[in-house]
Amino acid sequence: MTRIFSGIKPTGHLTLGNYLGAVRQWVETDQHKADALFCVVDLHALTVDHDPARVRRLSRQAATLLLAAGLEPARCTMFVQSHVDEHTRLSYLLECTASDGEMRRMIQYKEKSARERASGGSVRLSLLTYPVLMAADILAYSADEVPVGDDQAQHVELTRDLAVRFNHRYGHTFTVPKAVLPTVAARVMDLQDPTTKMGKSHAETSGIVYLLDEADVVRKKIMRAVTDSGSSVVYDREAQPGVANLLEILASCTGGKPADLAERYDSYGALKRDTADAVLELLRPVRERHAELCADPGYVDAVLRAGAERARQVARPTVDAAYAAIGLMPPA
Ligand code: AQP
Repeated sequence: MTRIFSGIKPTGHLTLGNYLGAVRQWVETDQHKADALFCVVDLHALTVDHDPARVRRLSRQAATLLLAAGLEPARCTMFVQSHVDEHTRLSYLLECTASDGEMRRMIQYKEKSARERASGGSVRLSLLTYPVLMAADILAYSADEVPVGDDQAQHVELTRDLAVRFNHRYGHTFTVPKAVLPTVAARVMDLQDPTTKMGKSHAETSGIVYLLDEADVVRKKIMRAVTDSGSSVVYDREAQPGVANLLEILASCTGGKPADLAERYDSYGALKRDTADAVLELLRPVRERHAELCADPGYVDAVLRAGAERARQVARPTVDAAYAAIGLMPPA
């Protein structure tokens, strides 16, 4: 059976980008077609300046939202990364497989380290090595597919390279995974700056739709989205990035194609209204279910406990095999 692994980082409140680019695919397709494991990758949230209590809160919130979005514990395995030691155990072996040059070429590292330096902070070593831990997340589970948004495609490519290199050096140990991107909304852009990805950890929040935003806030953010000069609605990512972003969001929510949808509109206002309606319709049940689940934290804990137990069972044999293959003496 195909094995799928993907994760979400508790660095902020989950956004519409996370939902359309990744989570919806997990819920609607992946958990039904494969042995799917989904992880709140909390260790990755420590790679930038963070507030411990907030990371803890956001980890729980992310897990609760994944259940609210429709992940079913009977169909998939859901857990928290730091509850399963195999991730960090394997990460070190992959650090011994990767080169520092390939880490420094990672686009997210360049962007995030520049942001940290610009705000006067120092760049944590873990920000540089984060893609190696992500590779360990994936390879520990022998995942065949990794459903991600476009921003993570480069990290999955690195994961493939590391798997191939390790297998070549030490004998076949890892499955070489492939990234699976959604056909639309693989990169939802910030509504106020459609040349920038909608990111959950960005300081300026007016262009970011959070899954838990109140309905009137979501509508306001979409109605105030930056559009482009000119008034015709065409799907052109280069010339009209703001309009193209709205069309992609609408298409992702309604199932149409962005270019076809563009032909239905002769004003930006109507496009924004319909996009807001479609987003609200999509998010309403998630918000409602989230409120119900918050009243039952014991249920979320039980799901995560069982998920971690299964995750350990899946990961341990592969990680043990990697320890043996690389030349480490097994404990007596
Ligand atoms: N804007 C986006 N459009 C489409 N997909 C997106 N994803 C993230 N942003 C968008 C996808 O969501 C999944 C979980 O993301 P993550 O938690 O690993 O974080 P990230 O990729 O680094 O992006 P974020 O949410 O913007 O976090 P920060 O601000 O901390 O960097 C991934 O599959 C991702 O591709």
